[in-house]
Amino acid sequence: VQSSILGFPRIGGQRELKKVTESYWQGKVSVEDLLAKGKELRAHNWKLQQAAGVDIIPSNDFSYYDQVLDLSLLFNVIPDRYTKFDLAPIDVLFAMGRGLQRKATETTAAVDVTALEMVKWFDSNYHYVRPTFSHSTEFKLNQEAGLKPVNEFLEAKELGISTRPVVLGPISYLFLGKADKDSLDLDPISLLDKFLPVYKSLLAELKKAGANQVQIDEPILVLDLPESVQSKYKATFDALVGDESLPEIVLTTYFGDVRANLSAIKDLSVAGFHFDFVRVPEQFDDVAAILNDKQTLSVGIVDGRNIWKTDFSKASNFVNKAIEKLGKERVIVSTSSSLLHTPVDLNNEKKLDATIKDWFSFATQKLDEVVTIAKNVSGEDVAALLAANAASIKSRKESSITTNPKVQERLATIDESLSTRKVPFDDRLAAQKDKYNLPLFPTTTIGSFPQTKDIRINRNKFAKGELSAEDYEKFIEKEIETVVRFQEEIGLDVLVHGEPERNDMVQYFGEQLEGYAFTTGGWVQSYGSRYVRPPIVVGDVSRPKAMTVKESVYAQSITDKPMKGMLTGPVTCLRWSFPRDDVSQKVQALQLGLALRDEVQDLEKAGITVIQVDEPAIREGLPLRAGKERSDYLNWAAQSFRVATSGVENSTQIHSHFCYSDLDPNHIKALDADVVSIEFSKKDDPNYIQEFSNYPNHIGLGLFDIHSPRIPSKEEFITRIEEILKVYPANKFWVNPDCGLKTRGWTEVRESLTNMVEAAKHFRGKY
Ligand code: THG
Ligand code: ZN
Repeated sequence: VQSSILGFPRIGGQRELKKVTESYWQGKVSVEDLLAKGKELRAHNWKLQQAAGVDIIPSNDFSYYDQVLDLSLLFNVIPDRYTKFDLAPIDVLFAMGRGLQRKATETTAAVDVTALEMVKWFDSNYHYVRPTFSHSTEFKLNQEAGLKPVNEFLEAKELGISTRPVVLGPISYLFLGKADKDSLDLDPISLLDKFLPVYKSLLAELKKAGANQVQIDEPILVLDLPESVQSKYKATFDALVGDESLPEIVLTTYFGDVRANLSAIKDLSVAGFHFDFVRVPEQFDDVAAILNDKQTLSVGIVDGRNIWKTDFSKASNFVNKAIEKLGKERVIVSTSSSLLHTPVDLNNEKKLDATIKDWFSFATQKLDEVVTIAKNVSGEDVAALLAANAASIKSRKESSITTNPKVQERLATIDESLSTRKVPFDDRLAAQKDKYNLPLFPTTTIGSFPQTKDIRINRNKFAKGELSAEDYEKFIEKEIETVVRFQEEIGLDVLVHGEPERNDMVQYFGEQLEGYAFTTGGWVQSYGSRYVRPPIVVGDVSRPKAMTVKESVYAQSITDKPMKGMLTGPVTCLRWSFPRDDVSQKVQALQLGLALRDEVQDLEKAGITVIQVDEPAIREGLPLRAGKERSDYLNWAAQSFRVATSGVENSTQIHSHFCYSDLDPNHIKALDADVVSIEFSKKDDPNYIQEFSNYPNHIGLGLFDIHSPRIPSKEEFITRIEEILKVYPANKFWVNPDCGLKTRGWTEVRESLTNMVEAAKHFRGKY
């Protein structure tokens, strides 16, 4: 029985790819240096897999930015605005991913080209760059850029390693894209006929280079697909196989249940299929039934989305079930998805508690896992490895570290009263009006202020012990004071402390909660050169002591304006962590809700009575397919937020914030926050604004894009507010940016916020 993985993280064990890429963007290293580092990383990863004994090793899983964006460059799906500057192909790629800004020089005008849209990759915390099609899109193999999948296949071949190229499938590629602004009537799927011959020519080139088999990912098969898309599979895949000039295809799906789309793929002449049996083991019988007697089944049984050690005994039993049905020759042991979503190597962790560390498996360790399971089901002697694995699994199961009876008792007390505010919104509003006496069009920000170099340097020094706790605290207080004075000066109404003490919000809370473990080097790519280090929920979660009260109280002590306390909500804490796989997500979210409830109440007791609990990840947690699981999610997600926030006085004002996705106002209604702020500056659809006008509580529709250095003028703010006021009532209207300001510089922040506040004052005069 063979072993395989669907993809390996490309960032390097020490974030080498980030470092070299950002150095390249800063002009500090040459394009040759960048490409050489990429080549080195690929070689390293292939050799690692070869040494581990993985039989089927992927190539083209590498990317300098994003694997979907790579295809847009390869297939010439490049909007015109990127082709005017005579850029090298790699710079076109980066321009599409991150935009292109250049200052004017004596001879050239300033350049300000926006990036393509970035969206969440299914329900993960990875973001891909959305292919953007127009009527003028002309698919072709972009020879100038080089055929990346072919080149990387040959590169591995030169090292003596035979690989299987991975390419996102043609239907998923189109479906995950969108029409450009100038071609809104275009349905990307309608481009399939034009696209297919070009896609096919890529496969032919791969075959010519010696690739006998390719992995074609069609992850959209786990979504609810319209019939018009389902019906494309048969003809598409018939066109891509069958003649000698083409490689065999293994069709891969992951992250979910394909059963709703089985009829779309049941008669394809592909060499095999891959399914995710970590997420959905129940689909086994149905999916195995579509195979003809030659097709192989790649059994995704080692989790590509989480860091827990695989239970070898359970996994082997599962694979054996497949072998019984199909025979050893037709079964492959694999990861459930690409390992892109897991940190690179557990051996880089020097500070983890040894007991807990023994429960984990990062990407490098997962290589050994697929190999060991494959050997085991092949009848090879891996008894020692099995015994060690059984001992770790048992240790975790029986550990007292993971269970906290007090938390479990408290969880059982959650009922309606623990998740409902004392009175309905209108009554709370009256109490809050009395207390804060805010003007119409109250102004605020989302929470973070620029994370300057100075802040990062001092935080690192403190972490390394080079700065005393006392000096660090003084430094943080000085930063808070700067932010508070600035907000007072420009006349904001509800202030924030700016969060200089925080790195990543989820990591910050994870590090302070009981029941969490965190890594020092467990980076996972989030988008482009930006990575996150998700904390790990290992056991029942509780809050040993206040987490944010000190900074908020200090900030409130130096101003008469209301100071907002800033927390991250239970769903976001959970979504951006590696969750436990031994209890449900609901239980984990409710435990986090209880821990945050204590924090909210401590803030309130300490006089912080405007409290924002952010839930930016609430939308991405929505199960991929409609149905009971989805409605259950919406219920427990909202409940865990209300558990966190409902224990306060009527006059305490609860805020929340959402970004990164298209929200359904009905979903946020259920949170019953007094004020919500949402990312909105790039939404122009009047219907979407209309949907929000029925939102019963108060709302701040984000007025400017914090991802861009552009500074909107006062007039631009006024125009935008007027537009929204056409459908949206003035008495519910908050004025705020789209999101936190931590990635911006002070110059832009100063001017943008000043203009925003001036615009709010303009409307106060009118209403
Ligand atoms: N935190 C977490 N997940 C997220 C976001 C977040 N997912 C969605 C969105 N925000 C992704 N955006 C970013 C933006 C910036 C960075 C990462 C994800 C970032 N990372 C630093 C880097 O790569 O240099 C490292 C941060 C650190 O030092 O901790 O800038 O906000 N969990
Ligand atoms: Zn945000």
